[in-house]
Amino acid sequence: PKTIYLSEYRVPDFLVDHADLRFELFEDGARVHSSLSIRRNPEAHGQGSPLELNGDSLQLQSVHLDGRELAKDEYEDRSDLLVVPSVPDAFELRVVTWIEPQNNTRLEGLYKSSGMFCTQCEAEGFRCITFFPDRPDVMARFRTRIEADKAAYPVLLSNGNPVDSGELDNGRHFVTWEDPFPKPSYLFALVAGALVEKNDTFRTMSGREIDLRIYVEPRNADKTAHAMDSLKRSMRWDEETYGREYDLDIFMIVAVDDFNMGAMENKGLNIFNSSCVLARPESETDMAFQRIEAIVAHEYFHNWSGNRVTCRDWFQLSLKEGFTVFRDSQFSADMGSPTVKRIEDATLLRTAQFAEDAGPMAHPVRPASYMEISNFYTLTIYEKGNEVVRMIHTLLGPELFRKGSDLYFERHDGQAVTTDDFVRAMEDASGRDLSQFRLWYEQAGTPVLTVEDDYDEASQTYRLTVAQSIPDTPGQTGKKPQHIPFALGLLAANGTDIPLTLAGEHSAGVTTRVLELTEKSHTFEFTGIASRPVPSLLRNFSAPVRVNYPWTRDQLMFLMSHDSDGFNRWDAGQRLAVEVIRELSGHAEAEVDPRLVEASRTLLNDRDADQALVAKMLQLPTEAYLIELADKPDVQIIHHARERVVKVLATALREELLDCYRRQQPAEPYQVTPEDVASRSLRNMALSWLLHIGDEGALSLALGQFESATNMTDQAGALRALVNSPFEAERGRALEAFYQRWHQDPQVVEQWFSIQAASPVTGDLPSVRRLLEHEAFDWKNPNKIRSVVGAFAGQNLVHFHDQEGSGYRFLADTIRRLDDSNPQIAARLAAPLTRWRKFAPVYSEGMRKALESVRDKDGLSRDVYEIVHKSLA
Ligand code: B3K
Ligand code: ZN
Repeated sequence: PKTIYLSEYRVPDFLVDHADLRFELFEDGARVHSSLSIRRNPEAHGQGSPLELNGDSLQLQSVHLDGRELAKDEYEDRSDLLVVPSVPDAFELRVVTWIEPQNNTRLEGLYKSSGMFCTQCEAEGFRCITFFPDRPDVMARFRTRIEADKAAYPVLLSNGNPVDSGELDNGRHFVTWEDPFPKPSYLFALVAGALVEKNDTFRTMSGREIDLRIYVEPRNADKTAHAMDSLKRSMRWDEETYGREYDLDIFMIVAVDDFNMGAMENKGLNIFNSSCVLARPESETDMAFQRIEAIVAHEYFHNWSGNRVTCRDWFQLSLKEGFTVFRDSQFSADMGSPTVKRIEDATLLRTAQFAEDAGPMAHPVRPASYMEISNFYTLTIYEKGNEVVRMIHTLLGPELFRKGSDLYFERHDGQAVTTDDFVRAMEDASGRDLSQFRLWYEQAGTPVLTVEDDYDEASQTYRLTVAQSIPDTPGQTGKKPQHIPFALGLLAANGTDIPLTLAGEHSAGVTTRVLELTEKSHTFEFTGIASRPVPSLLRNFSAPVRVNYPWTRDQLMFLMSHDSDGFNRWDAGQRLAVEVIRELSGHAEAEVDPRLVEASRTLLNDRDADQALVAKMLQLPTEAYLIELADKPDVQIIHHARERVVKVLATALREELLDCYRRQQPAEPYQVTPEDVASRSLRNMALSWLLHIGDEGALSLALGQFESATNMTDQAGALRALVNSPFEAERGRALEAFYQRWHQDPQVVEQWFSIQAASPVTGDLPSVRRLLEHEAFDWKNPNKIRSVVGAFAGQNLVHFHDQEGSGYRFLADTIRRLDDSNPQIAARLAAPLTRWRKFAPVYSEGMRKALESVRDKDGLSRDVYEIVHKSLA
């Protein structure tokens, strides 16, 4: 496979003004008639150049140029390109292709999912439908006519507004859609199926009435209400927060079971993975409700940040993804608890993105090269991209940031642009110079801040020295210092914030300040400090960096209870727990620091504190995070050390946990408010800790909850606690009863799979293999693969990292098997193996061998090839 470089970007030679498509859908295939009005791009260099259209797995039937059929020697049908050497400056090209959606297991382009036709075109799926200049800077107006059997496919959808429909011979019918907004081909969508429609309306800020529709299979008709509410809240929020109004008369969402990712923002016709849109309290958990709200918002927000203003090329992917994740996380913060949302975002970033940024696939937020763009839908593009936009927001403040986003949307509406255009709009609107800040887009790797301080009692001054360094990453060494907003506060001995005055300033009474780091090292001198303070650094996680500062455990306990910054209260607790677990690692006899037990007791007893924050603070750092922080980690040792801490906490806090369990009973009806979510989370955490130590009293509570729960959060919480308990008979019975009750609901079955595959108790490799043989497992369905194989390799670290290497070989076999049928999913599954160099030798050898066995497979897809070769390099 060849590497594509950003530096080689050239404007397209040809532009497409209109794309007129006609789809004839049949059971044994689909005929696609495409009629394109094409003209030479006046800005292109090669004025005599041949026309080249991308294609992939297409059977070409005919080509017409301005109404005349071309002879075979007038064009060249290469497997991935249709070349017409001699074309006029403006012309109409008609191409007919035949494709086989029913055999499309890659789930790119047009394919079938539980009997319906649907599409996924981002990034390069449109070329699997017809020949086209399949790049985001070619924007066309699409008109789409769909023809199909009326009984089997009563609903026919595409982008825009329906403009015509009617009956055809042989029980067939058609609908024609027209999208008035020019768009790149990756935003094209088509759906045909026997779907039911849930309707609602939304009145926009300018008084237009929008028709909202969610299409699902009939069995899911009772699972759309939450997505519809989320959609209306998103539409209102985007008007209020960004001044963005919806622009078509209809907005549609379709749920499909077989989908490679979460959802897709096709213009006016969003297509969702069922698991990211369908929910009702009885069958979905709080986490699913929150995820659905966030994803519905994310895809909706793309209508402006992505569709109206799109990407010039795929190196600019974070232009739409980073900004849109930022917008959806602001939205979720506004809908729920901002501190909890910040903790969740930072946890994902620090656990998974930092790992990516320290591994062989590390790349900048704006990558400089790729082989397969599907491999770059990464945590770096999405989550670090979000943090980069958030830092601009922090540096500019909310008003100037809004001015900047207004300017960006106004200046670039209808265009395909770059991350640089985004930053320039922010600069022009604010008058700030972001030239050094742009390094965040260009340099990969997580900056490390090393902080030292000293206090001088005589002059009442406190000096803080902050040094930054950015580790080398593949292909990048000797990095320049970046522009980092560093928010901090200082706590006095009584726990209050000290007003922060830098030497030479007049006191303004501010207690949190955002210092701007631009050099390798800075020293800040604070005056009027009456006694040695405790620093609260990187408040609210103001930048995606690591911070090293030698807090003592007593200082961490102090910050846990006094820091006015909720995020840092939580972070202090995490740091304390990390230290305590580390201290036990490899020292089976060592005592668990009683300070951690007492800190947890205080939290459990603190009824006045924000319970949502308490629930987060009581969660111990995950194994994945502990591994990320460690150098050459020994997974087994980390697992057992963490287990011991859970056992010690559960034993010491038995009374408090039982009391917490009884107290945390959210009122009916079920609601997804931060209070109720926290309550259920605390209750289920108490249950799981107690069952972990085999507490008989808790067993009967768990069985009772399992049987009488009226919502899935409590039912799955009880099931998970039972599964991870030593009560073998009860565990088996609960798993069986759960499956019997829910086997007809695929989303619940996925939960059931992943609870077992992620469990250290039930997720040993032979048991995981048995799950793959289960009647409900399906190798063609990405959700099922993720819920078994993904959960095993991503969460069940003690079994995946079996020292004999059996877990690695299993994953490698799975990747080889999936490489032919669904390369995108195969490539995603490889991520855990790519980090082999990080681990202690007993692990890394086996991981490397497993990767090599994947590398040696014949006919490796481009997706897997890139990942495997880069990580073995
Ligand atoms: N834009 C899509 C992602 C498409 C991934 C293609 N491999 C979903 C999203 O970020 O909204
Ligand atoms: Zn997105």
